[in-house]
Amino acid sequence: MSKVALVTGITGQDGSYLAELLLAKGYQVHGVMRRSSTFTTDRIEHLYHDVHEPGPKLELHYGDVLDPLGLRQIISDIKPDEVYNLAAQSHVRTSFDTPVYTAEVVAIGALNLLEAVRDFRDATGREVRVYQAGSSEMFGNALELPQNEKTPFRPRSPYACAKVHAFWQAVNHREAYDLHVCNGILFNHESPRRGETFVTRKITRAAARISLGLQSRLFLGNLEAKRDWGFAGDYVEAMWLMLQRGVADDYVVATGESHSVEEFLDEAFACVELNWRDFVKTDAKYLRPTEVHELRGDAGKARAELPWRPEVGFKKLVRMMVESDLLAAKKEAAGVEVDKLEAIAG
Ligand code: NAP
Ligand code: F7E
Repeated sequence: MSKVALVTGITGQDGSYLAELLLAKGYQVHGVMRRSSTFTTDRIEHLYHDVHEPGPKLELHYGDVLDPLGLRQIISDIKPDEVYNLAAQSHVRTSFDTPVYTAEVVAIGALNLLEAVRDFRDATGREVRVYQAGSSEMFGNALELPQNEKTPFRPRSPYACAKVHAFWQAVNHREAYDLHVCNGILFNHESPRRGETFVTRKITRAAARISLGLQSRLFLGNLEAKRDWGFAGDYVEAMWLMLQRGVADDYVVATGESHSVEEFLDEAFACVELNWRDFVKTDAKYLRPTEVHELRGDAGKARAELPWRPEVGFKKLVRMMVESDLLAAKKEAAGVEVDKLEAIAG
């Protein structure tokens, strides 16, 4: 019998890599996706296959973590062994513009899911293991570097405050109700599937497009901030490993190296043999009312207990992202040419 996993946030960066990993391990994977007026399944399209063929399958269910009744229905229908809560309004800068909405999705959404799992477990006696997507943003301006599981949280954004709420709700469900819940405290992780408004992807996409003449400038905010950037494909494996342990616990997942946004620019533009200083301008709208200056994680506990270690380092990650964006930019450039020809012909 294959295991059944439920993933919220399956249409996001991590959801797509996690679904791939679970399908490869033979899981029956179910994803919760929001109804939208446009397609949101680009990142998981390659995972569909004919339902009439044998083999592991991905099944999608319309739902929202803000709809507790819908979540309960999905859980009682599919009877998951493992639940991964990845759903979030995950953009830190945007959380300053939509603080209440961000808190609802990130904090109350997580609580809705925990409560739905608890009731299902109590009603059926089936053990369900839950992964809660915590974030290094919870450390905010922590007084210590690197940060580990013992570092106190000092959140600096509505997003981070909401993630701290979800973290403690998960711990409380573990302690009060003996629910098997793990918090992953994941540092920034990126990939060619990263959303285009996060700084890494914004940079790699711009470097590729500028090198092909599709873009002339790049507007950014604070270039001095430092982050511990890893590869999303490595990090979803840590999520899965956490739920395979007999005892539920919380783990920092990080590379242990931090780099500034400026260093990321150096590396990305070097891949296309350009100097970013010729193209980058500052726009205050990308600054945050409260910034997190440096995040660097100590993943010693994950390394020892899961055991987990990252495969992809900083330079390899940046190159992987630039190369993927170059491919996309070349297709875009070809499209531009076709459009021009069509315009002339028309
Ligand atoms: P992402 O690409 O922004 O994906 C977020 C996902 O959540 C999307 O599938 C989105 O659906 C879904 N979602 C948003 N609101 C929802 C709602 N109300 N109900 C159901 N689904 C909803 O984020 P990610 O980078 O994959 O991150 C995954 C999780 O890890 C998030 O919780 C994030 O906060 C956390 N995290 C990320 C990082 C990182 O560096 N990537 C680090 C630490 C923690 P749509 O496609 O419909 O928008
Ligand atoms: O910003 C600076 C910005 O938006 C990184 C999310 O996945 O990781 C992510 O949050 C840094 C910040 O990621 C621009 O001020 C400069 O210091 O790529 P980001 P984030 O805020 O670290 C954590 C772990 C999460 O949990 C989140 O969900 O880059 N920066 N100029 C900029 N950032 C953006 N977005 N855009 C700029 O133009």
